Amino acid sequence: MTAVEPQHVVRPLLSARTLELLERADSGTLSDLTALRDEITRFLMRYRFGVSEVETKLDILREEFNLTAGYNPIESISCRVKTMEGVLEKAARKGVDFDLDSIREGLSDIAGVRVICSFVSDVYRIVELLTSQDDITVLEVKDYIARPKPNGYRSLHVILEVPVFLSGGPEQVRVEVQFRTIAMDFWASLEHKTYYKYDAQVPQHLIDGLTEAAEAAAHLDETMERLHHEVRGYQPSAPTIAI
Ligand code: 0O2
Repeated sequence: MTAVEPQHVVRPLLSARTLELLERADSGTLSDLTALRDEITRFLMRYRFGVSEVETKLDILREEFNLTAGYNPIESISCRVKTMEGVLEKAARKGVDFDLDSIREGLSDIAGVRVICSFVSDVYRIVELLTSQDDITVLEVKDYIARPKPNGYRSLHVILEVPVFLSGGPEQVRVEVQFRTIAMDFWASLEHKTYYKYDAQVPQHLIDGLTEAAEAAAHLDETMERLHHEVRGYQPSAPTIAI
């Protein structure tokens, strides 16, 4: 008879080694640890608020388009804030010191928002409408749609700062917003899974397949855009992003 696997294995939050260290820690060490935990919670909380601010701005634009033009340029919006483990792992990878000020300065994607649009022209239109808002400060634009990465990756990344109003006053929070079409997102998600599965040692035929798929996705975007404009009866204007 086969043994029945438990549905959920409950893992202890702390390892036995950490628990042993905590049991032996003096009250000073424990209060230092508590202060550190609170500081990390406050640090990440600002990014959650920053993401909410950007998400609300995008929701308003989406709703306005829906109500006034009967057209939805945004397919979906997803948000995430890196975990502290993720933050420290990226800081180590980029050679950023492990203090919160250096991390705040050195990492731009602790808070991330991904906006999926139907068409390339929608990407540029929404970027323009978001970044021209008075309280948004654009720090950097990486236009991988105009200049795709060598592997075929296409998306438009905007690193911006948005104010969050805390009890002690406003604070600028950095958020990375990635804009892409459905076709670009489909490709990026498969490419990401492929690199994850092969631990970056991807066989050449799969790399070639992904390059081919990136070209097909770009071609699909162009065709859909052309058909869309024909159906709606107007010509797209050339996108320009300036910071
Ligand atoms: P995750 O888990 O998605 O956050 P950076 O390392 O961010 O400081 P970089 O690489 O110049 O510097 O930034 P870039 O090019 O703006 O890329 C940042 C993010 O864009 C990545 O975050 C990915 O989400 C996405 N991205 C960039 N290039 C590729 C690519 O070739 N394929 C795919 N699928 N996604 C890409 P992270 O931190 O790598 O990962």
